[in-house]
Parts: sequence; structure tokens; C-alpha cells
Amino acid sequence: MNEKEKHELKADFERDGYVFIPGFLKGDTLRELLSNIDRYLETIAPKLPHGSVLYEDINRPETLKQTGKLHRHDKYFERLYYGNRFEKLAEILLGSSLSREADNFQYFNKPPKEGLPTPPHQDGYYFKIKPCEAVTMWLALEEVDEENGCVRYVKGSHQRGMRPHGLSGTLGFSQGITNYGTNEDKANETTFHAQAGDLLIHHAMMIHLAGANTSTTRTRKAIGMIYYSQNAKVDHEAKAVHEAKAVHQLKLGGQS
Ligand SMILES: O=C(O)CCC(=O)C(=O)O
Repeated sequence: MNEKEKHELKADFERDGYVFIPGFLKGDTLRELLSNIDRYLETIAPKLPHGSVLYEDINRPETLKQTGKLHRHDKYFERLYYGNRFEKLAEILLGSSLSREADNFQYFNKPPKEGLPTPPHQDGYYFKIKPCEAVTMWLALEEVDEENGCVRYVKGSHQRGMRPHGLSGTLGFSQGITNYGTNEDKANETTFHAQAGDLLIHHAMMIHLAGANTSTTRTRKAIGMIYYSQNAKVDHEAKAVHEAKAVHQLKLGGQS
């Protein structure tokens, strides 16, 4: 990417709160990622402690919906998270070098028929960082559209402050915006269809959500990585309170 392209990408990100980069991973690199995801789910995820892997129905492994910190459990994902094209892109968009406090690399699925909607939320509410300078990278691992639950952004919402959040009742996304659905929200909701390897990147203040998977046959697989700017400092006390609430919700869902 030349300097002009970097500048344009950053300007788009600052204006809209997101950028969409179709075909960010392709060919052998994409195939390698997909086969490592399969390997991880088959050989590593089953050995992780109770509560590290979430299911729509804990009694049915095929309903696996989410698992985090892949980079902590496997070298391939550690190399993908750190020191590569994703990090470089985060530096360009944040206009800063990165903090090592950001620590999540997640796998998301919405199993056929049972994959629930992702509640409207702002990632910054979960991160508890000040200033709220961070990005989430969301990469599709297969075709994603309205039927299997594509991501929606509320364009420009990263400039309109943090909205109130409360318990959402959704495992893995414990908090959702309590007053979502204003005329402004609806008018700016933008839907993204994606193919495997397409990358969406959003600012931590961006309001986003995703539909349920209404297909009877298709899954909806993706990965998400977070990066904080060097300036972002974690409020550890607030984070601990937030994590305790998430664990409580896991317990209510019988998954901890
Ligand atoms: O995969 C999804 O449905 C949403 C992911 C998301 O909200 C995130 O990565 O912040």
C-alpha cells in the first residue's frame, strides 16, 4: 500500500468508523488459515478448560459458537496476530504504534438455525480503555449474508459517544445497547455481505450487530482480532467488574 492509499484508508476510517477490504486474504494464505481453524477446533478446542468454548447448546458440540484467545493456545495463531499485515493495518488506522495490552483473537460461528443474533454493542464498552483508541478486525471464513447473519455497522456512530449497555442475555456478548433502534441508528445501519478472506475493520466506538443464522444448512464462521493504540490504557478495576458480570452470565447459561 502506498502513502496515498494509506492516507485515504485512514480518512475513510475516521469518517465512517470502519473500512471494508474485500479479498484481504486469498489463495494459499486463506487456505492455510482455514485448515488451521479446522485443526484448532478438532485438536485444541476440545482440551480447553470448561467455559473457554461456548455452545448454543452445551450438550451438542456441533453448536459451537465462539472461542477466544486462539493466539495464546497455538503458535500459528500467535504468528497471525502479531507482527504481520493485520498489525500493520491497525497501526495505519490508529495512527499509532500498538499496545501489547490488547489480548484477544476470537473464532465466531453461528450454527445453522440456532446461531443467535449478535446484540448491538460497542467493543469499547467491553475493553474499558482510555482513550478509547482501538480497532477490531473481523475476517469472514466463508460466505456471509443476511441469511446466515452478516455484520451491520451504524455508519458514523463512533463519533456519537458511548451508549448505555446492559445484560443482553446472549452468551459471548454479555452486554448490548439498551436503547438501540433510534431513527438515526436505523438510517445509518449498513449491511456487509462478505466472502471468505474479506476483512471488516471497525473502531471500538462503532455500534455493530449481526443477525441470527436463519439458514437450515449453512454455518457462519469468522475470526476477530483486537488491537489497541499505544495511548490506550486499561482500567483494570472496571475490566474486572465487567468480566465478573460475563462469568455470571455464563453460569446462568450453564456453561461455567
Ligand atoms: O461475529 C459477530 O457476529 C460479531 C462480532 C463482533 O461483534 C466483534 O468482533 O466485535
